[in-house]
Amino acid sequence: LKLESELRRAIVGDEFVLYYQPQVDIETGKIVGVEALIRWDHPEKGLISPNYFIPFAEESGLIVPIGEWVLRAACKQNKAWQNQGYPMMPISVNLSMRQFFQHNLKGKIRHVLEQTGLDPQYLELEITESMTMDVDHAIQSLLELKELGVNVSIDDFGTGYSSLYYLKKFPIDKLKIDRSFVRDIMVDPNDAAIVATIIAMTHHLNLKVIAEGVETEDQLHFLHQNRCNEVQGYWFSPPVSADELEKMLRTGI
Ligand code: G
Ligand code: G
Ligand code: NA
Ligand code: MN
Repeated sequence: LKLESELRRAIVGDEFVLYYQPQVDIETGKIVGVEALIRWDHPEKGLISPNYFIPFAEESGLIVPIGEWVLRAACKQNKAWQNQGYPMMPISVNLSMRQFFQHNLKGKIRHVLEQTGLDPQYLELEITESMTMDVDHAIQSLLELKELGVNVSIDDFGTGYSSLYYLKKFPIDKLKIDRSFVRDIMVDPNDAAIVATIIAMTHHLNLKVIAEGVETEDQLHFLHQNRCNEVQGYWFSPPVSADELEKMLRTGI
């Protein structure tokens, strides 16, 4: 109950901030995208991880206004970077289940894009496999998002309800290989085989692929040899503030 009232205060009091984790082109080493990740800048407790409040926000429905705040803040920031002359790149935003199945999601996103002036091609929405279980509903929502011109990626790929059915049926652009598979590629031959196979499959399906949770040079080397397009993880950078991200955009990682 305390968390609920504090979260309500945080929404109206503008206590949230976005951090940004770079997504790196594996061939050029350049930053080609960023994932926006929410933090709660609590007046007494300081920065609070989303692990602490996103699950509760999901349960209580507060994720809908919080998610809208994230979407607007991310689009606004990306547009500001473009206006400042930084290279154009997509910003990705995590959609929660409730947001994804919300009435008139397309209209809400279109409204945010219009308000912020961001071209839809520079917004990427991350959904998880759990949102694809209601196949007809998910296809309908995804088609509407694609009509807007935004990109869609499947987050944490391989950990959820992994039906390969949706890979051929759903209008998606990119798979994000979950970091639990990346973690052990150098020690567990099964994980290495799974990751190599996912990457090969994405190429055959004309999807893009990014590996999450890259922490070592060996992992990076493996992913490069197996033709992964993009990488994200602590090896390059943890999620950082807008200021710190700008520094990386100017000087490289
Ligand atoms: O940034 P960090 O790794 O601490 O995030 C922890 C979890 O919170 C991750 O699962 C991440 O997807 C989730 N998360 C972070 N930001 C958002 C957000 O804006 N919306 C939603 N729905 N989840 C988020
Ligand atoms: O669920 P999602 O994939 O959106 O989660 C993103 C989360 O992953 C963020 O909280 C971020 O802090 C975390 N993260 C990003 N890179 C790494 C990494 O290299 N290793 C680990 N363990 N976590 C990471
Ligand atoms: Na994500
Ligand atoms: Mn992810």
